[in-house]
Amino acid sequence: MTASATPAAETETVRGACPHDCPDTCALLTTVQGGVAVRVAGNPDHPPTDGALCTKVSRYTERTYHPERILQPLRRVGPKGSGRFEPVGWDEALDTIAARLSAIATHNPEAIVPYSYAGTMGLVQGEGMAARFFHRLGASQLDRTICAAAGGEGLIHTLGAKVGMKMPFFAESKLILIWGSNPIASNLHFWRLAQQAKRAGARLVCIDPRRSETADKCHEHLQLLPGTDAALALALMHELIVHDWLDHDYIARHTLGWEALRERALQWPPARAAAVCGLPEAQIVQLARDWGTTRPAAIRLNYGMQRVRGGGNAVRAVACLPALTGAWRHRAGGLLLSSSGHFPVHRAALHRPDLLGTRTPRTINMSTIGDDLLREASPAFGPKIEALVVYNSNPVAVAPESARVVQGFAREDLFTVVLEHFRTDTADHADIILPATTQLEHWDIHTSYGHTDVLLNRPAIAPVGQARPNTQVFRDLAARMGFTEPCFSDDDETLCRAAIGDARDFDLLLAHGFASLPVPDAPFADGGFPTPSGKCEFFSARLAAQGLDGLPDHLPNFEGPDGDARYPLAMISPPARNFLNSTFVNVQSLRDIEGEPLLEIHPDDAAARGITGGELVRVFNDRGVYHCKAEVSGRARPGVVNGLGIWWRKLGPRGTNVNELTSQRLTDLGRGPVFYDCRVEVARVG
Ligand SMILES: Nc1nc2c(c(=O)[nH]1)N[C@H]1C(S)=C(S)[C@@H](COP(=O)(O)OP(=O)(O)OC[C@H]3O[C@@H](n4cnc5c(=O)[nH]c(N)nc54)[C@H](O)[C@@H]3O)O[C@H]1N2
Ligand SMILES: Nc1nc2c(c(=O)[nH]1)N[C@H]1C(S)=C(S)[C@@H](COP(=O)(O)OP(=O)(O)OC[C@H]3O[C@@H](n4cnc5c(=O)[nH]c(N)nc54)[C@H](O)[C@@H]3O)O[C@H]1N2
Ligand SMILES: [Mo]
Repeated sequence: MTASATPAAETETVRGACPHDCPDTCALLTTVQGGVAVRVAGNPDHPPTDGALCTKVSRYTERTYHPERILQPLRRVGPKGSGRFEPVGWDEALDTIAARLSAIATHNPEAIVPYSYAGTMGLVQGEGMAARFFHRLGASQLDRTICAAAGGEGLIHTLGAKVGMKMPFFAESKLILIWGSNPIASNLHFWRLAQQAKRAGARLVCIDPRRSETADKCHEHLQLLPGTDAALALALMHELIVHDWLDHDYIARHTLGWEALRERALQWPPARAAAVCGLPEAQIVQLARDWGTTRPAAIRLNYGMQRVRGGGNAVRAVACLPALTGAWRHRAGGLLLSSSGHFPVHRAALHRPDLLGTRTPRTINMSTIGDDLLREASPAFGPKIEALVVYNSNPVAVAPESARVVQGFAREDLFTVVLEHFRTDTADHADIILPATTQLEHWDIHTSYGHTDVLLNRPAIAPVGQARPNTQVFRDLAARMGFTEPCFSDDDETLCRAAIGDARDFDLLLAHGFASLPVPDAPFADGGFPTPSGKCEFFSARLAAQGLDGLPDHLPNFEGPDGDARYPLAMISPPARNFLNSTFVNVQSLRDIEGEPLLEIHPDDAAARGITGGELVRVFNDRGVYHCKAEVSGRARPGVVNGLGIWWRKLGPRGTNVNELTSQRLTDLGRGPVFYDCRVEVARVG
């Protein structure tokens, strides 16, 4: 299969999909002239995209043809992390990798670890061929927890799956709670719907410790302390109960554990929650009244509120609110955190876990990669990690507690392969870097965690330089390592077909570029939740069976207000608007908009430290020191600083980024990271 190569001077438009880790999953139209992509735009025919792209992805050609794009395989010649490499041919690179992995696999395949996340969300360039390869090899499995594990588990144990309202109907809501979410930065196409609702008279309420760009434009902002959302949700329940703003019929027919939840919620009068959340009591009482008395009412919950110790419980608590008031009865009512569970992806056919046979390799949690790279062999851990194959991820920049991550990646006895577009902080630590194709250069299939459409991405241009798709790298390695199963010969179009299962669906995608899933407009109007009981589970017997609390509760942060007095400020590190995690940080026009790494600090906290704004500050705790520019700003609430992410370490003033400060502790549910459960002190430099 070859990419379409347009004859010189001919212009064509190629349908594709945005690959980035964002709920919007836009449909793209790429204009190609003489084999060169000259413009990437949103497809006006795809309703969720509506012809509009974010600033980042509208610069996609700048990223694709970036002068620093890796165009050929590279072999390390300097110390790890020094970024000194020399070009090497593809054959030699692949032979070297196959020889090293084969040698390790003969004594212990689990010493090899794949490390990947959502650099592309594509099903094919994601785990399509990679999962087959690592299953056949018997490598360690990776628990991909770094983003959504806590919230995902919270949802699964309450609603039954990652399912919820259909995005377009938010436009018809009369009240929208935008909770742990900054859609102007990270979910732009939802924000458009929220504005439509606002123009039609809806009230918008933002619940966020940061006065975000979104908070600026809502009617009300509850600027709570990080990690206190469950307390707020329980107090809202308290008010719903005492004022009888409940849908008794819905509760009786479609929920489980009401009596127990009622008892729990009655322990949370608004005054108690106000103290925990750092909010005025009146604001909580008013929000409860709004939620209890407005129809239809909806919650756009997002992952920003689950990056703390109690993140899973917090999502459980919030996810109970729509069932209490029967909000689900209306298509413009209910809650949406993620829609990814609606998609019937054929994972077994794509990933082929059967290639493991009877082997049951251990699982490494990607969120503790720093500690795990530094662990010796032990009966509990298994073998020491000897090789890492990194694709679609930049762990040295994005994983918590960077000092440990960097120390692990710097191990001279670790063999590291990185498939990348650019010389990221992670690529700098590779033994071999392989140049990867971008979305304009390969095939893929995309689902979404915001809307419910499947999208096809066709290659618009031939690979730039010697870049190859991830799939091809794993196919070629499989051949060199003697894996003869026919599935290792599947081309990318075959993998696309395997992912969706039905050939007619694929033909439809080839013709139109996207297709909608048949999801009901109001999926839980008559209950039918995908839980074991078929009900919205206030009480989860599955959690109780694991020895956990069956009811949602408020779990204070590991590093809460009563913690170590040396670190009096809580720090959150949500994304900068013009980057996508650590992607786009090296795109000059976008970096120019963001300027430099920033810490937003409230004027009172700044004044107490002699910080006036614009100067370099040291942000520190026991894990490390991060230098960045202070911005004295009302976007920060007193007691909380905002370290906007995720810069490349090597572009930071002293070669670090905000993850120098975050910890490797894990959430209550899902073993996810706690990026926003972190305490620091800030001081002027020199
Ligand atoms: N422009 C842009 N878009 C992105 C991304 C990006 O990096 N840049 N990242 C993508 C990815 S991978 C993801 S997972 C999503 C992330 O997008 P979201 O799921 O929206 O999550 P965050 O951006 O982490 O946080 C959203 C908001 O939650 C707030 N928040 C922090 N702590 C708490 C808390 O304890 N409680 C509450 N209520 N709010 C809190 C933050 O201040 C932030 O404004 O966005 C995707 N879209
Ligand atoms: N402090 C702090 N840390 C965080 C977060 C936070 O809010 N605060 N957010 C967390 C979250 S939500 C997430 S999802 C993670 C994100 O962490 P990652 O998934 O690692 O995301 P990126 O940093 O965008 O890195 C993705 C890399 O994949 C590469 N890539 C893209 N497409 C392809 C491809 O087709 N092939 C290959 N081989 N490579 C490709 C890109 O060039 C990029 O360098 O970060 C987490 N880290
Ligand atoms: Mo994420």
